[in-house]
Amino acid sequence: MSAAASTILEGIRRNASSGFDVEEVRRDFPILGEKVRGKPLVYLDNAATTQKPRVVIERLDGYYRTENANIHRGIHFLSERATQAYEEARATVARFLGAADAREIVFVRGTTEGINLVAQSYGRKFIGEGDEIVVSAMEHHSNIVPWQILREQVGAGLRVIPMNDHGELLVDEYERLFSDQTKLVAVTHLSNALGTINPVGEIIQIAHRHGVPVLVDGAQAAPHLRVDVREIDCDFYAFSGHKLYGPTGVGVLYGKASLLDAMPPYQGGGDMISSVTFEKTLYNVLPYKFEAGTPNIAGAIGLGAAIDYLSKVRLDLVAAHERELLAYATEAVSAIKGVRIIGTAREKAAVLSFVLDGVHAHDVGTILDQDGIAIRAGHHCAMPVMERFGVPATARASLGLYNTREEVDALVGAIEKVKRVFGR
Ligand code: 7TS
Repeated sequence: MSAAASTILEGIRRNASSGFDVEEVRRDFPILGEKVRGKPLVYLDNAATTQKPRVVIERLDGYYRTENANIHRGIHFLSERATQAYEEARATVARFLGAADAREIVFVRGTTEGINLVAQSYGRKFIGEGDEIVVSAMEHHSNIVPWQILREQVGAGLRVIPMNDHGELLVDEYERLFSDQTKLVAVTHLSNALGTINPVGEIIQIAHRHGVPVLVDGAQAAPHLRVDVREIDCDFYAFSGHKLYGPTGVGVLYGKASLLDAMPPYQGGGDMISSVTFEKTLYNVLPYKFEAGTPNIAGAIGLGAAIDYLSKVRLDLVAAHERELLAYATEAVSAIKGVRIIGTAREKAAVLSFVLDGVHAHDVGTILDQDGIAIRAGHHCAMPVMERFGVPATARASLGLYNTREEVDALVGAIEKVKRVFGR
């Protein structure tokens, strides 16, 4: 047997014994059977949003068909049932994150809203003039701009943790940023533009030594890594349902109960109060204090179904599959002459950002699309990262649990085609 054949056989054996079968997983996602411009869809834009398994689609459909009602208010049958399903989803999220209590799980619109909530509630109460917030050089705009808005409102400053040419944060430099004025650290767990997995446990430990709480942006990490908020001891953790094979318009802010309790409401309205008179309003208990108005009930329930699905296929097996696929893709794409990978950290997951000599990333994306291959091209809402690496944009393939080696091969073939089109 040739060396290549025995490697393939070994891979098959390994996957069979691990219980992760990517072909079986693919059958759970109806959209993967679609053709794009007559070609099979190759979906490599999972960092932007993921596709949805049938169980999530059917859960949403079932909710609207048989359970739809407003929650926390009706005494009728359907309202009780919808409330129960919504609260079960909260308990599912709490277990998924390893939270101590479901009261620490606030349903929001997504990561962006979760961060804005902390900035406007925690930030406006506990951060004042001359105080500082520490963010990293690889943040998504949604973990930069809310702090800049707060900066305008209260007169605080922003400090930035630098990174090296591989896209790894400089932890020693980070430690030097602390002063008595440091009031919060806000850092991403996994960079959407580079794929770097940050050592959040260490980052949090250092911050806590200085008595400073930490918010972790988990938008990209939650779908790819096992997260345990008590193990890493973060104070806040935010993620989005739609990047985790769940619906759009729903996400989660985890916060330690002691902090959430001390924070004022973010928005006012129904459900977040316990009593209202024109003179004085008393706020509801956690987590309802932060869920003003009718929430995305179906979305939360759908997110619960997505987490159940991930638990069933096992996130640890998904992570192993994606790690192997990223290594395969990295080797194949970097072997193409003229390609430069942006983001070469030792600890990486799911994201392969690259530039091609003499070709704009948007042109790469457009030509790939002709072959039914979906990637993202641009600054990935992380313009400071592009500036740091001296590129206007990158092409980015981002992996999900249903991607295969054949799809990576299709990507490589299509990049070669881009080179031919541009005479490179
Ligand atoms: N933080 C990170 C690290 C992200 O990657 C994103 C979205 C967000 C926050 C915002 O999440 P949202 O669900 O509230 O929008 N990132 C991307 C991306 O990489 N391509 O499209 C959206």
